[in-house]
Amino acid sequence: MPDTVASETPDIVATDIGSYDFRAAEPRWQAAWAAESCFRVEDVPSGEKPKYYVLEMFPYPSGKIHMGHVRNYALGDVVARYKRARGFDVMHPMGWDAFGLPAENAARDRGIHPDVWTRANIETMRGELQRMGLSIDWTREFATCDAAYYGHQQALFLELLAAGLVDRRRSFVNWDPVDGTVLANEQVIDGKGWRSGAVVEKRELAQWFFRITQFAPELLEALDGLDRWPERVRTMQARWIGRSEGARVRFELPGRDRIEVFTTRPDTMFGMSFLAVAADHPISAALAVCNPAAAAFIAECRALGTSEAAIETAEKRGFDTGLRVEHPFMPGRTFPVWIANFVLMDYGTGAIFGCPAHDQRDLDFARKYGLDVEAVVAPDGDAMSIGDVAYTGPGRIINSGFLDGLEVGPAKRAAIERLEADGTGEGVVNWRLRDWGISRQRYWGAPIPIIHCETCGVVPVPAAELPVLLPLDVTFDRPGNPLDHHPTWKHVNCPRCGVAALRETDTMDTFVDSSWYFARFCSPQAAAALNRRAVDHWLPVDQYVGGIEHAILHLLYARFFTRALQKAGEVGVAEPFAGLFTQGMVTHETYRAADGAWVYPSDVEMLSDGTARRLSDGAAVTVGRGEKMSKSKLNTVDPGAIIERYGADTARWFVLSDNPPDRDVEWTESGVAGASRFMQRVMRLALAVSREADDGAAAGPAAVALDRATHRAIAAVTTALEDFAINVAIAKLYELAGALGEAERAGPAPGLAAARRRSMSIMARLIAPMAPHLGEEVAALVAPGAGLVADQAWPEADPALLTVDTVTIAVQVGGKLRGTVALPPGTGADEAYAAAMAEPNVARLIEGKRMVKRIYVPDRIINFVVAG
Ligand code: ANZ
Ligand code: ZN
Repeated sequence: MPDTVASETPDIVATDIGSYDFRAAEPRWQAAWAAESCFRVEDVPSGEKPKYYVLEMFPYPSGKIHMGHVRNYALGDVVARYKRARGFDVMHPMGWDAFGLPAENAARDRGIHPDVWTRANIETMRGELQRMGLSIDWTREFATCDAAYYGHQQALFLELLAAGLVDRRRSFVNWDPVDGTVLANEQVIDGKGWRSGAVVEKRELAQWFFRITQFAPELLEALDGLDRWPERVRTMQARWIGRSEGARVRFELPGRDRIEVFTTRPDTMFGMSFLAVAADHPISAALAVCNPAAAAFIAECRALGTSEAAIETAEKRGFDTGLRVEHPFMPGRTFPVWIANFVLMDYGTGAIFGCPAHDQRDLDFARKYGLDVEAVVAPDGDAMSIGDVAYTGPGRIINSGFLDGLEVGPAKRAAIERLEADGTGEGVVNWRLRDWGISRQRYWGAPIPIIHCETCGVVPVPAAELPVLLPLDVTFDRPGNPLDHHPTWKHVNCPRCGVAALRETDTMDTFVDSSWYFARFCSPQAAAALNRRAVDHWLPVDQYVGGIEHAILHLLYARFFTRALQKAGEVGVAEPFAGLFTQGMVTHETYRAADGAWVYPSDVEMLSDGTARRLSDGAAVTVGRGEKMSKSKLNTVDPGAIIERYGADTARWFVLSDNPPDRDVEWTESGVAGASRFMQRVMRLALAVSREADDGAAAGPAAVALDRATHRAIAAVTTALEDFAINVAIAKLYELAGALGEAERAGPAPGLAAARRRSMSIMARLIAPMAPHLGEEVAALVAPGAGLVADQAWPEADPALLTVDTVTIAVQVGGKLRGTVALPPGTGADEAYAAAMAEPNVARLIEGKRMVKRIYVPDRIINFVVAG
């Protein structure tokens, strides 16, 4: 962002700074919290308080914080401060997800060492986060690029290796030709690298894997127990893990071998018209050797990339191998074997039987190549014909020998029984989840602590030699991995036999770093990776807050890693995050000049006729709808500039106020100005209260009314915060400020000054989770000597003040609404009729008429039926 934002002169600050000088107040309260170590907790606390662990997904130190961070950390901070006030011992730590590609790119593009670049960014961003006034225990801070962190990670890697949860194998990998590295399947989006956007290729490499598939069943089942996770995230994870029940079926390839397929529809086996194998299937490879056309087709398939999305959307294409397989249920019948681009090698067995009538992909394929289509499931059990849409619904099996007449479910079971009896197949459960390949050909990551020896093979680095430090003297002048190019680093002697050997030069996927940081926060200075007593006390994280973009990868890996650590005896829990909240994005309108160039919000002036122009040259600007703030569209607002101009509380208040936290929030200048005005208004109310002397009188009606409004606010804000409805809590605080304003305007009344002071002191505590500096400032004014709000208990609503004092009853005459009366709840009929008849409008309508009937629904409605 250019710094024009900060220099624009906002009238709001100029006029209001008199009531609340946040520029002086915010650093003062931050210093006070720090001086008292308010937010510090112990690794293994000695006190009796129940624990509460609040964590936001830790930031990548990319340079500066953005509005998404502000929202994320403000949300977590509300929970942390609220739970603290509710008597919990709250751990709320912060650290840095500091390894990764951007640092390496900075080194290549700008010649800054990744370590220097990363550390400088951390400095900047820590300062910005501290200016937000977050209730963080900064003594727990670490960065994943600290040797004291990644060294322990190397130890954990070796522990999991010993426990059989890590292995090394050759496999086809997604190769990003631009970044020169392997990508996880999850990092391939539409066939392209998630960062570089380059079309991903396939390569065969020896890679390290975490055996996450061993945990597939429990990772799926345990989702049911995560009842404080968004349903959407649980569904996404369940899909990703992808359990399918079906059968493996073997088809004989006469004179050669057999081909095994995986199917979820063994009931449709009589509807088979072809068999198809993946381009990387051994059969394909064997054919390619002597058949150039097959080889060409296989090469074409590889270029398509590996992602399911790419395969799903690509045109279905195939190559007829000329081979034919026998059908296990139909002696004497054979079917053609194709190589097809829509069959994935790493799912099921890498081969399918095609049943075009009941699978759309198979149907598209069959129509294209003129293959048979025969329906074997019919909704009503009669013959049916298939056009261009496959029938995938329920029904009875037809044209299928021993399966005829069965429903789909029983037919599946019958088919599997027959396969098992014949020895031609069996029922199986298939999982979509793949093992997690963690090897990256990169410098800026945790070195994999392995030595390759010609005689001993793969040798773990001995514990005493950990950490395997990243060398700092590397060069970035050519593509590939700088660790590989380093003149000396990889040359070591084998720890077993002592002869010259080579270090593994791959580093770990940075998702490993974020798979256990929440556990390390429990004892960040411990000599071992984890202090069992500390993790037993603090884990699981009670409330985790982060973006929906991490719904699958990070959260699944962290869940796996915690289970792996549990198996290794490092932690006592299986699930790391008991509660998860995924916040929406911060959006902003986009601005575009006539030549298509994006324009920064700070360079746009909105004109009174609704059009907009560019400040720098007056050119007309088109205003686009709100979209996620992004550097590419320039629709960003720099939090640092906003905090400088309006204060941290205003920035926090605004990102929390407009919408439920799981929805997007649109950043607008007027919205921020409104938030800022409210901060000033609360301060003015507090100043007025602080000047008013208590009259010593008992509370009169006005004072009681204010007490009632205040306690209703306590109850409502409490419920809202418990429900994560922070915008609702904020709305209730606007109401309370309204009631305080009314009380101020009403002038002196018995006991009112004292009631206003009570109310304002409660307001200070209720507002503090969202606007903590303002809360302290107000409390210091109206309740001096009570200590920091950060240390005070949450106010309790007095039930006696929560009862409703009046109800509004509708009064009808002849069924038409003619007025209302306000009465205490439970008022008797006679009293209610009398009050209703005294209403002038009602009185006029019934005067001189005969009362035919009176109806009273207590607390709701009165109806007078009159005649004449
Ligand atoms: C025959 C069949 C008939 C199928 C029918 C479906 C409908 P899910 O539910 O995702 O597990 N399949 C199996 N392995 C495959 C691979 N490696 N690449 C592409 N497709 C593959 O899907 C299982 C179904 O996907 C399997 O059931 C198979 O097609 C296909 F009327 O077998 B089915
Ligand atoms: Zn050796």
